[in-house]
Amino acid sequence: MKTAVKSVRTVTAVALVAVTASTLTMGGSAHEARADSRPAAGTPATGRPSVKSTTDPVVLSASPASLTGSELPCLPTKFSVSMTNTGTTSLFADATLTAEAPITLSDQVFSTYLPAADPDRPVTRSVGVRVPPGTPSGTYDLTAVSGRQRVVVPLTVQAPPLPGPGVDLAYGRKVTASSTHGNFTTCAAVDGDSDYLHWGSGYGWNDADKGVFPDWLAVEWPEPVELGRIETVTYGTPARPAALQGIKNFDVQVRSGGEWLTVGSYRGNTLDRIVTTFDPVTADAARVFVHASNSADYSRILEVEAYAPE
Ligand SMILES: [Ca+2]
Repeated sequence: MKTAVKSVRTVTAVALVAVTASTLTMGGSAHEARADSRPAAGTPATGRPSVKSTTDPVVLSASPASLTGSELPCLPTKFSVSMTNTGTTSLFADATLTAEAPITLSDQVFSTYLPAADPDRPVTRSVGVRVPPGTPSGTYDLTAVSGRQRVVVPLTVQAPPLPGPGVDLAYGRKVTASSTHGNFTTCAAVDGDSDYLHWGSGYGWNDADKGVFPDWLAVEWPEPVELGRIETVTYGTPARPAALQGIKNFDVQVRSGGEWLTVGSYRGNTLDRIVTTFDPVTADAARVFVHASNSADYSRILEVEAYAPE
């Protein structure tokens, strides 16, 4: 990692255009990241409007204005950093990206060519945010600095939900699967969204091996949890219900003491939400093991939810 990055490497003498205060005003809107135009060595501003204009033609911004995150592996957090050349001369620019420990970022430097364009054309980088396990709850600053500009995005780290009535213990947890098709993801099965309308837009899991079974999707916990109910949501719509598209023959299983125990076995299923209740068991994983689907091609699961015994 570079420790010192020159903020703006000018290709030619830069035609300087003042950045207006409104561009950099802090606290004007709940949707604005905090920004100021003071020298980068300073402390981040905290709510005082910045009225000082700068001759830097590069405008730095970040979105969203604030983030929430947790150590849950399937709830990745990211934000975007943009630089815009408001001048009339193309140039290169760098932004340094830092996070308060123990938070880490996918990128430490955002370096880009910024062509002079009319209208101005921002160049944006998506930056991943990692919250290590055990990170205390609290607020951590994520900071981008370019030249005299500094933008701070506060990240509020929340503790994973504790077991309790109605708490979905699978939410955000690690998920693995036999295979995953195209743009689908395993994490989509524990994202808290089981709405069939969102199928295909990143909220469900679809295996990749057409016509090949079995398929499986498993949720894991770093420490064993006590479970008493698992709800499996497969894909179906009013027009094409689960009886046509959903999983048909499958077992719901939990892993306890290294052994997979079947707590629910279904053959000829036509429901979209299958509720499996069972005697309390301490488990470090749960999975849906699919032997056949009603469409005979793919296994489709919108969500797997796991709950403590009631
Ligand atoms: Ca989902």
